[in-house]
Order: sequence, then C-alpha cells, then structure tokens
Amino acid sequence: FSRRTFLKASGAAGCSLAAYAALPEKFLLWAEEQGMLKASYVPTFCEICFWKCGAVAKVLNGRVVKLEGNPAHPGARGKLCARGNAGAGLLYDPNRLKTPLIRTGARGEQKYRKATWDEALDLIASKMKHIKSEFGPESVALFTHGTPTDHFLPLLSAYGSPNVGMPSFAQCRGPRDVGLELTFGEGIGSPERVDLTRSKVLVLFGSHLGENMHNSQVQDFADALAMGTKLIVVDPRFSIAAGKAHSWLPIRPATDLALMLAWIHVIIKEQLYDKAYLDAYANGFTELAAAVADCTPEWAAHETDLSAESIVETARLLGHNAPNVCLHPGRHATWYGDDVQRSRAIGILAALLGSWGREGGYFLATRTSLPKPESKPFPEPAKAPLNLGNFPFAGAEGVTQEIRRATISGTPYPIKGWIVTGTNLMKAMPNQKETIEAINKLDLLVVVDVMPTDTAMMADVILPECSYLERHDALAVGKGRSLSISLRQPVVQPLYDSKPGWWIAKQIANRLDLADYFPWQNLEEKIQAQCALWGVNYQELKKVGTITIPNSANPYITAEAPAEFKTGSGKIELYSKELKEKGFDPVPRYTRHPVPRQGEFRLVYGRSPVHTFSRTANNPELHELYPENEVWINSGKAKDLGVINGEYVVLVNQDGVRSNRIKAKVTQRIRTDCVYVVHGFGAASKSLSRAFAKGADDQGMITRYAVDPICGSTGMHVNFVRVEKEGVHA
Ligand code: MGD
Ligand code: SF4
Repeated sequence: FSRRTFLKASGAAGCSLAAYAALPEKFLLWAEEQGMLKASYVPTFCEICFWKCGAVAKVLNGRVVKLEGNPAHPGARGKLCARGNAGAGLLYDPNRLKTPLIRTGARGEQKYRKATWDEALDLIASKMKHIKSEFGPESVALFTHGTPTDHFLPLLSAYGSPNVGMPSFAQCRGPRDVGLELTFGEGIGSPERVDLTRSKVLVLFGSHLGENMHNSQVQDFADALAMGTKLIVVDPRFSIAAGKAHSWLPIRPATDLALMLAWIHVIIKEQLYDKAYLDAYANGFTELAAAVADCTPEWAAHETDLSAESIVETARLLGHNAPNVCLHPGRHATWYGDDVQRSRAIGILAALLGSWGREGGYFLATRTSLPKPESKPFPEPAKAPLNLGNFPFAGAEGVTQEIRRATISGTPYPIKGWIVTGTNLMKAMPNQKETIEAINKLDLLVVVDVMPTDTAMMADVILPECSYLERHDALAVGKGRSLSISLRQPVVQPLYDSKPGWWIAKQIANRLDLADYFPWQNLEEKIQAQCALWGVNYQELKKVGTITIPNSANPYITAEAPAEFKTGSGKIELYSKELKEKGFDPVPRYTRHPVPRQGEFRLVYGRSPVHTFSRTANNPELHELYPENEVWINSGKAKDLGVINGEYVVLVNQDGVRSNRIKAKVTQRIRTDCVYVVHGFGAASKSLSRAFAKGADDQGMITRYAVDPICGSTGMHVNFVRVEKEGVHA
C-alpha cells in the first residue's frame, strides 16, 4: 500500500477515524507501521471453547486485527489455539444475527421478520407470564452451555423453574464426573487436573489430544512427550496421538471396560498395586479382587480383539511406573450407556496405582477459595426437577433429554417454553426427530445466540447476543494448581443491534417483575463489587486480564498433608456402597454391546483441532482450514465397496436415515468395524452461507442412544451405518 492509497481508501470511507475500522486489516496494519494509527491491547478470555483461555486483542481504530494468548493466564500461557486465534472470524462473520427476529412461517420454514428489542422482549415476557399462570413456572425450561448460563440460570431460578438441561452433562462429561465422584468424592475439574508433564506413563482412552484441542493441556502433552513420557493410546483409530505412542491398542469399539478390568486383574495378581496407599486411603480391595478374578488377559483379548500379551505388557508398564501414571479420564465420555462404570474403572486403576493426588498422576485442586457474594435467595420451586426420580446420580446440570421427553409427553407435568442459549440443541442432542417433536409442542421457543444456527432457525423469537469480544460476562474463576480470576470485557463495541447476554436476561427479568434479582445497573458494576469483596484490584484486572492467587496447600498428598476424600466412607471407594444401595453394580462389571451387522460399521465421531462442535463451522477463517468433514473408512473395506479416497459417499444408518454427501478418507488408520467423522458439520440453517449442507451431520445419524441408568447421560456411539457410493441406493 502507499500512503496515497490509504488516504484515498479512507477518504472513500468518509474520512473519519472510526470509518477506518471498516477497512481491511492490511490497511490498518500498514497505517500502524507508518505511525498513522496506534494500537490498543485489551485483555479478555476466549469463548470459542470452554477452556476459557486468557486472550489479548490488538485493536486498531475499533477493529480487532489480532488475538494473542495472555501470558498471565494459566490455560493460555501466551498462546491461543487456531480456534482462539480465529475469534475475530466470529465477530466479523457477515452471517451473524443482527437484530431480534420473530418467526413468520411455520416452525422450521426459516422465515422471520425483524423486530425491535422492546417488541421481542415484550412478547417473550407476556408468553412466560401466561405459561406461569396456566401451568406453573416449572413449565419453562432452560437449555444452556458456557458463559450465558451465568445470566440465564438466575433468570430461570428467579422465575421459579428448577428445569435446566446442559448438554455438557448428559451429552458429554456427566458420566466421567459422576464415576470419579463416586470413587474419590470429587471430579477431575475443568481444566482437568492431570499432571501430564510429570507422568512416566500416560494412557489415553479415545481422548484424541492434539485433535481434541485444549490449549494448555496440549502444551503439557507435547512437553511430556518431549521429556520421554511413555504413551499408551487405546483407540480403534490411529489418531494423531497414536502416532506418538509407545503402544497403540486398536481396541474393538465398546470393549474398553474389558481391557480395564483385565489390567486391574493383572495389577492385583502380580501385586503391582500401591499397598501402603490403599491401606491408608481405600475401601473394598477384597471385593474388587473377587470381582475381577475371572477377568483374565485371555478373556479380555477375546472381547477387545487385542492380544493377551499386549494387555499384560501394558498392565506391567503401568504397575512398574506407579504412582507416576496418568490414565486420562477423557471429557466427552458418553459412549455406550455404561459410561459411569467405565469412568469408575479408570478411577479404580488410578487408586490401585496410587496416582490420585500424586506426582505424574492427578494433582489436587488449590485449597484457596473466595467468599460467595450475597444475593437474594431464589424461590423454592413448587415441583421437583424432571430428572431426579429417574437417575439417582444426575446433578444440578440436569438431563437434557428428560426435559425433551416431558415436553413431548406432558408428564409428569407439561413443559411449554424453552429458553435456549449457548447451545445448538439440534447438533448437541441425539435423535433430532425427538427434538423437533418436542419443539413442535412448545408455546414458546426463545433462542439467544450469536449465529443463526439450526436450533435458532426453529425458534419463535431469536435474540442476537453480541459475541464474546463485545461484552462483559461473569468473572471466570479457574481452580487448578492455583486460583485464577479472569475478566471478560468488551474489546470493541457491539456490532449491529446485538446485546450482551446479561442485558437480555435483565431486560426479561424487569418485564417479569423480577428486577430485584438483578439489582445492578450493568454487569461491570456487579463485577466491581465482586472484586472488592475478593480483595482484587479491578483497575489492575482490567489491565492484565487475569490475576492468580497462589495455592496455600501442597498439590500432592504428603505424610504431613494426608488425603481427604469426600465419599460416604471418607475413603476411596473401590467397592461403592452408594451404588449398591441404589441397585447398581458396586464394582464395574463388563457387558457386551451389539456389534455391527454384515455390511455395517459402527459410527464413531470426534473433534477437529480447528473446530468446536458446530459453533465454528461457519467461521470464515476456520472454514478455510477445514470446510467439511470426511468419513474415515478402512482401505480394505473401501476396496470391497469400490470407494476411492476423496470420493463423495453417503452414510445410511440402521433406521434408514441418510446423511449429506461426505468425502471418503480411505485409510489404514482405522479398524474395519467402524467409520469415523468429525462432529458438528452439515448445518441445516440456510442463513449459514458457508456451513449450510457442508459435510455430514453425525448427530442426524445418531437416532439411537443408550441411557446410562446411573446418571441419565446418553451413550451415542451405538449407531451403525452403511457406506453407499453417491447416487447409488442399495
Ligand atoms: P455447539 O454445538 O458448539 O455446542 O454442543 P453445544 O453445547 O450445542 O453449539 C454452541 C452454540 O452456542 C452455537 O449455537 C453457537 O453459535 C452458540 N454460541 C457461540 N458463542 C456464543 C455466545 O457467546 N453466546 C451465545 N448465546 N451463544 C453462543 C456441545 C455438546 O454437544 C457437548 S459439550 C459435547 S462434549 C457433546 N459433543 C458431541 C460430540 O462430540 N458428538 C456428538 N455427536 N454430539 C455431541 N453432543 C455434545
Ligand atoms: Fe479458545 Fe482454543 Fe483456548 Fe478453547 S483452547 S478457549 S478455543 S484458545
């Protein structure tokens, strides 16, 4: 560029400095280089996934030109992943929701008219008042994920409904957390407290670190491998992580529990366990040993399709390196419907090896805590939340599909309204037909979102939230090795007629006579009060983005600081009395799951390092990197089907549901009995110009799910597909 071109372009844009913001980054950066513009740097934290990495935005005349990791933030350590770097792609996506919208066509027809905020909010409030008077407040449910929860959960609680459903529980990490809580009295947290850089051996069950991209965890993973940590990867697919492994165990899908029980068997039989640790901290060793007596490596070899030798060899590798062994408990754990028990088996192995609370295993969360700010108590709901009777270990995050079921059936009581925010339910919940059926029963569906997602396109009222780079949100408090407090603040002013979530929730509350629950003028005022209570200098926080309060206690169990376990017995429960009392197996027991029939493959899915669920598929920068998903198919099987690499195929599931066309990735890196896709593609919303109909929607193929009876989560690796050449119907 030349100075003349710049001035000409800016002249055309109206000559005002603010107008330069509309100019391409290259112009702005050039003008900065010439000393004509000066950048400001504003810290905030990322919302492209839920690791909440501290980020610093470089802003030139009101336009974000770069995002970088905040060195002060423990999850970022000065770096962002590709998705975090592409945050401005969301901010400037021309497909963003720009104004409130009210449905004009039939549900699903995707026809809307623009509305003012007053009109849209008045409509929502009047419908919510009507539902409350006709059916009671519990007949409105909230589906939520991420920071919007901090604003909309108080709204719903103040309104009087106990019904909340977070896909992050029933479709994700619920069974993992419940399994570990039943064993150790606490979960593993998020970010997970895995001590990767001190591990001598790390085991990944499916967790495809590197493809599944959580910033500081992947940094630790890379450091651990560089320092010589031995890696065991248990995965039917030769993942990126498997490429770095000491042992890759290409397990038959749905049999991980058999492998784990055989490892427990070998570790007990060969006395490789940490006796002193178990004597001090664990209950139920005798019952455990009896329960796994028959789980020999030979038995497990038959179930898992692994060799008995490899099972024994890897069990010994674990035992000989105890306690500096980390069995990663995973995150998206909803696979087969017995997922709490699989998570328990991981916990039991960790206990036998003495690695919970030990170096190289799992470190303990900081003991530092912050006082809870006072707030007006919410009314006691008149009716119990929908799931509690059915699943004794379901938690406060609710069971999404139970709300859906009650919406369809009207029992035990009617559900007439849904508020959906931060989650694209059509892509997050299995069996889309049921989701649509439930939505069609509603009197009110409100979606609060940044993008016109598939779920938004079913709503009666769509409210455009501004992106995370344009708003305040609640302070993020991270509890890892130390306690961190991070601020989200607007980096630029909201574009279009979009508004922050806190403002939307407060406006609805005002109209429902619930203003007392939102007693501050704006969220910044509330944040400042919180900082004052916690002794945090707000001005400093605004400048640095993250403040860390060191841990006052040792992150590992020591003789001076013995462990405490918040289980019923105060000990690690190898044998769970709590489960026994509720009619479940006190020690995990293996059961066989159905296998694919002739000509079918099990459908397994996972993540791409450059996408988060469905939320990034339309992001221009990330779309360019990975525009559509592919289906991994074993080369031998592909040859039998006459499918060649890169060719478009169609997946047809056991219930006859057909996918969009999807490219075949023909590879030896996957077993013959399954195919693999990246989750989150194949958008149905026509307003997503890049993501619409691109790739196959795995959730569309997941018509069946196996509910875990312990916590209500939905195992979703239980569907089978045929692979058809495009245009050829079998
Ligand atoms: P996304 O699909 O990313 O996550 O599923 P969801 O919770 O639905 O949808 C997020 C929605 O939030 C999008 O509509 C996006 O536009 C919107 N959004 C993004 N930023 C903001 C914001 O700042 N404010 C608001 N209001 N909205 C925003 C994830 C869930 O799905 C989870 S946690 C897991 S682990 C499961 N993963 C998973 C899987 O891997 N495979 C299959 N088949 N199903 C899955 N379901 C689960
Ligand atoms: Fe953002 Fe990546 Fe961090 Fe997730 S891991 S919060 S996408 S930078």
